[in-house]
Amino acid sequence: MNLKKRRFTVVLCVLALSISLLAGCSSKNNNLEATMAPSTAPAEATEAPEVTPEPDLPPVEIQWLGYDTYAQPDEDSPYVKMAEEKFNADFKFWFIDDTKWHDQLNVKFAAGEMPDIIKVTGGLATVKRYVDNGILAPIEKETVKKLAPTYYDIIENHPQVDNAWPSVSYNGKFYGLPRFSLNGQYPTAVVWNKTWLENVGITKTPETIEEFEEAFTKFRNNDPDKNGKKDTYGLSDFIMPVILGAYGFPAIDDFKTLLQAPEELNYAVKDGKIVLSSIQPEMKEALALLNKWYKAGLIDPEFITSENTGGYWANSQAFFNGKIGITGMSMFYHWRYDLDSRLKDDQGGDLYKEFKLAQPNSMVVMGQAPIGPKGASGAPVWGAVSNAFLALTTEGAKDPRVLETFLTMVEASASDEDWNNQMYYGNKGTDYTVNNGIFEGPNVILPGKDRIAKGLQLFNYFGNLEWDKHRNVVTFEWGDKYNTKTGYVDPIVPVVDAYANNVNDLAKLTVETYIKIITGESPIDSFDDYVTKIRANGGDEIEKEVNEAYALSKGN
Ligand SMILES: [Ca+2]
Repeated sequence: MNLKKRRFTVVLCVLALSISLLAGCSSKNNNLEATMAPSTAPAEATEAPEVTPEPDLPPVEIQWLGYDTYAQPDEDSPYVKMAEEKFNADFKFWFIDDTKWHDQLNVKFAAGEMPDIIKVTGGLATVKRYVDNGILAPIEKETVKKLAPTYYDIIENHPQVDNAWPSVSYNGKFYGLPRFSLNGQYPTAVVWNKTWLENVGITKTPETIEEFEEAFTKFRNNDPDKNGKKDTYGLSDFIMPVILGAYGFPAIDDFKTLLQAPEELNYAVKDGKIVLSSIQPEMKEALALLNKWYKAGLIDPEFITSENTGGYWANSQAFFNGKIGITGMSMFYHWRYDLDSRLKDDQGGDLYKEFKLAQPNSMVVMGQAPIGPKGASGAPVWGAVSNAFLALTTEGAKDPRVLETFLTMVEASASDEDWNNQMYYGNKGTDYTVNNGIFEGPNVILPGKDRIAKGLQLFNYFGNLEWDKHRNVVTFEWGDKYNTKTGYVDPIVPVVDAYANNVNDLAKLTVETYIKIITGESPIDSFDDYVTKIRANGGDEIEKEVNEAYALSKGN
């Protein structure tokens, strides 16, 4: 432990040093001015900020961890300087490796260090842990309403958001600013290898659970890749949540993550009550089917270690490489295969591109979640309200200007589309242009992590829901065309003590039991013992407490 901590500190020092060296190099010339005022940029891009808090005050220093840390941002970038001038702030960026987020943050917390503004991931269980450890400071709704009225109105009144306050609420206080996602309203994708379907004589994309089973059986037995070997399977772990969904609210929406970090139990709403979805009898039926498929050899035995063997979380190497014929969990935009002439050199969605690299002569087709024996159907939907959001720490709360500035930034991000675009893509006219509603230009085609490294996407964690659609017209047209069904959205419920105290043990028991039943290591009827164990070890308490808290939060 000590070694890890020391190594981490050293790395930070090196990073800090290189940043200050960079700053020293570029502060002597005036390239900031040149970058900020491209000849074709609209006038408003370089105008004085509309909101200038107390110009005689020195810039407020903000230790900033309010962004997706896919790359270390350039603190000296012209876009950062632009934001610093507009808000009279001095941003000091924290960088926490996104793939080691909780581990690295915990080391900092243990050393008594925290940023002023922090991204909170992991939903309400994390909120509770942070509040109990004195990391998060509450934010008053009235303050948000006063300093960020446009944003406040979205939370309270936007039809797709429908009061997002419970997503940041604990013990009747609010510990962050809810975040929304347009993508999150679409169900996760169901993607077939279309060439395989054709090769085994299936011309209609499967719709029912029986049709799924028929396709999987043929994928296993009828040599869909025509290499003369029995070397293919139907499915692996990414589509399993959608199979569960043919029976009821999917208890697990990500087997791989839950196995690695058992930190979540899904709730479902049943007859107006909040219940734990994993102990519902319909999940036993779904597991019985998966066990039948496993015994028949339709499921890749390596599903336990996941069809994603590395890299970007949504990659499915097993699907790319022709080991299985269906994948899921990803989003519609990953798989866009209708190439669009409005986009230059369009090659489609990122995962579609990967697939075509691996199987240039094969094609994919978007499917739909299967319809189960009693009519249940749906893929998990992340929801319009994100479980990652930004919050004020107790350190940040020491200087009231931090929250004031933060809320002023949130309001600018939610009310001024040009500003939001500027902080996302850079300068209009040079970094990006808009032609017939299509965004293009050098910074538009950059991967997100490269934009972050350049000092973009650091300050628009909040936006207006429609602006994503404006920036990605082609993508969302595709999403609306292929994702026509609704799916299962997690209900937003308050975190309760029984949940926080027991979630890890119960989540671990859940994912292990599910996998053992699928592989046949445990009999299907062991599900009943599992339900008894869950109920006796906190499950009943969770359901009781969460329904009481839910009724209270609805009454308010
Ligand atoms: Ca084969």
